[in-house]
Amino acid sequence: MSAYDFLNIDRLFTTEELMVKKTTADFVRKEVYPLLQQAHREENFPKQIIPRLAEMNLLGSNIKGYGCAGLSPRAYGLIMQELERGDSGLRSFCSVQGALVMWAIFSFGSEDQKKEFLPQLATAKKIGCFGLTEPDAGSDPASLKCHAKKTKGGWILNGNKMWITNGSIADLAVVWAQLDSGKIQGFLVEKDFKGFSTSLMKGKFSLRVSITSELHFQDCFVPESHILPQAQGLKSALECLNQARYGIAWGVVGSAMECYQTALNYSGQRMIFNKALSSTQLAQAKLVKMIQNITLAQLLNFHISVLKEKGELKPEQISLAKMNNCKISLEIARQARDMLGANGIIDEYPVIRHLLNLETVSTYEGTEDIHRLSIGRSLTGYQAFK
Ligand code: TGC
Ligand code: FAD
Repeated sequence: MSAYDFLNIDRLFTTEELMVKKTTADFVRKEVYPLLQQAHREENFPKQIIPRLAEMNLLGSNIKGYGCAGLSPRAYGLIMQELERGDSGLRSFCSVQGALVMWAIFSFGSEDQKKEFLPQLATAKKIGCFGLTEPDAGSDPASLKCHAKKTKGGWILNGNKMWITNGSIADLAVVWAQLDSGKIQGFLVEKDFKGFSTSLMKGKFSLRVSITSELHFQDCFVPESHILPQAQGLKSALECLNQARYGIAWGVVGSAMECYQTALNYSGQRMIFNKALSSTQLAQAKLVKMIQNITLAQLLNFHISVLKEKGELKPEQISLAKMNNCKISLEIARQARDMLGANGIIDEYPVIRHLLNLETVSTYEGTEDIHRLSIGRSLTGYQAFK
């Protein structure tokens, strides 16, 4: 039993899945961890690791074919967990590339689009971003204003996207826009298309190890070959979110594990009133609450991976996992920060960085309230959003 695997849940995974977990964890520990403090201070993503993410098959790793690894939902989940144990921005980079961009093309693209773009995205020859959110359309993407008008040979895009991860470094943007008919449609916009530009968003106090941008479309011509032909309105965009939310449910448990482990180690060494902090009842109660919630979240993740493998995982079940695991991870990070005292606010320890990151992760991919309302709708049959 390791410090953060109280129920020996690792026994439930196959040897191959545990190998994937270990190689990802080793990579994060050895190659990414040393870069994080500076990247966080500079509010930047360490781009030098991008080729390594590709070499290790961490981009779109659960997609079958087109140069992707085709791993099981459990192996994929473990990758997300170990990446986010390093930093949510690292997991976010892989989530956006794999779950939002590659998955969108894999599910809704033409065969030509899949053959052209998926191998390039898997090998990081191209970086992708996913533009759904707008300045006035976050929780309610149906109200988006980005507009696509039919023209000879393609479409003319006008509008703006905001809060877009990887936007400024992306070669390819999956963009959701409204047609004259009111239907929402997905487009593939390449970075050198005339009328497409990006601007970097600075000043975030959360998810600083991640690039966040605005996307601007001013009479941007998108050829017919770049529409996602199988996309069926907003529903298709939301199906991509399901993939990313599944990864987040696993990922945030990695952040929680890192915070718990740090608090456990620290409180074992910190002498207070002539005894170790972890020998006090109050500290033990905090540590027990942390491992209790981590263990329940690990079991929840394992179970949704079984449902996903069988093709039975429903959106509201993903909502439950995303909502629960973000909430408990944020609570664990706050508790760990408290247990480190003043050291809890300094970036010599990973806790404050995880705590700040988790504020974003609780908001993006559907806020806690949005997931609560989605679950409420599935329980009662009444939708309470509007
Ligand atoms: P609503 O009428 O409920 O749905 C429209 C159609 O879509 C279907 N549907 C879903 N299908 C698949 N998966 C889901 N999760 C689905 N949710 C709904 C629904 O059945 C319906 O189908 P049909 O056949 O009847 O047309 O739509 P609504 O306008 O009432 O909105 C529902 C709501 C609020 C749940 C949804 O819009 C929502 O999820 N809002 C949150 C927005 C969000 O999460 N944005 C994320 C942007 S991407 C991002 O944050 C990336 S962060 C980077 C990283 O991941 O690391
Ligand atoms: P709002 O929708 O304005 O919500 C504000 C508050 O209202 C929240 O508390 C919410 O829970 C509450 N609320 C919403 N609806 C109701 C209701 N019916 N009843 C009561 N309360 C309600 N988006 C992308 O498309 N691509 C990306 O790559 C991406 N990356 C991101 C990266 C970062 C760092 C961040 C912070 C965001 C990113 N997002 C991205 C956007 C993200 O998905 C949105 O921020 C999120 O969906 C919430 O939208 P909003 O910020 O507009 O909040």
